[in-house]
Amino acid sequence: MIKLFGSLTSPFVRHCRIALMQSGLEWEMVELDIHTNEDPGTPTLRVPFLEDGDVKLTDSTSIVKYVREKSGQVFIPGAKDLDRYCLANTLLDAAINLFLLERSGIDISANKYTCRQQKRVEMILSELDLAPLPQAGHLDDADYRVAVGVAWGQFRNRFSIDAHANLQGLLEIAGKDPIFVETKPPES
Ligand SMILES: N[C@@H](CCC(=O)N[C@@H](CS)C(=O)NCC(=O)O)C(=O)O
Repeated sequence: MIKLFGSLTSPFVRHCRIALMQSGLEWEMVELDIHTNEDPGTPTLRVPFLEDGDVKLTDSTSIVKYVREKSGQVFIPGAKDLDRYCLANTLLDAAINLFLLERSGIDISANKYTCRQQKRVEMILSELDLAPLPQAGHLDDADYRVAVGVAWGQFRNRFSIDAHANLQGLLEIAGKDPIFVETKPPES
């Protein structure tokens, strides 16, 4: 049986859970707190990671692609959509880094590089806001990646989308998707 290791608050894990729930495959979630686990069993020291027999995958992108293909679905065939997916990943990498640095006691407003990371977050939000909205019930993996990323930013209060009507619209559309709703991070 497929085992997905991760936390219920991670946006990367959330996307993997969405793909697995849509797949019809047999799988289980193994909850894992990466910060308290000395030897989590993955070289990245990050979640998610996946085990399926001999197959071991260490990144949400390879995991979502694997799950889609194993269940006869497709993973983002077009370069433009893939780029939007990559932009959402870059947004998340920067925003999560800032979140973890701040939590570890670093003043992120007093450092040139962390200020650059913050600027990166704002610029990517503006860029992602330019994309046309999908129809309800027809989200592809680029849409899901942007939606889980923006939802995580709201959940952790890391950035505002008040000036980004399309991103607000995307969350509204994703909010009509029962699996997106079911995978929402727990409140506490
Ligand atoms: N590129 C990775 C990013 C995964 C990632 O950043 N995971 C976060 C949780 S949301 C993590 O485990 N961070 C722990 C750390 O950086 O120490 C993926 O797509 O799976």
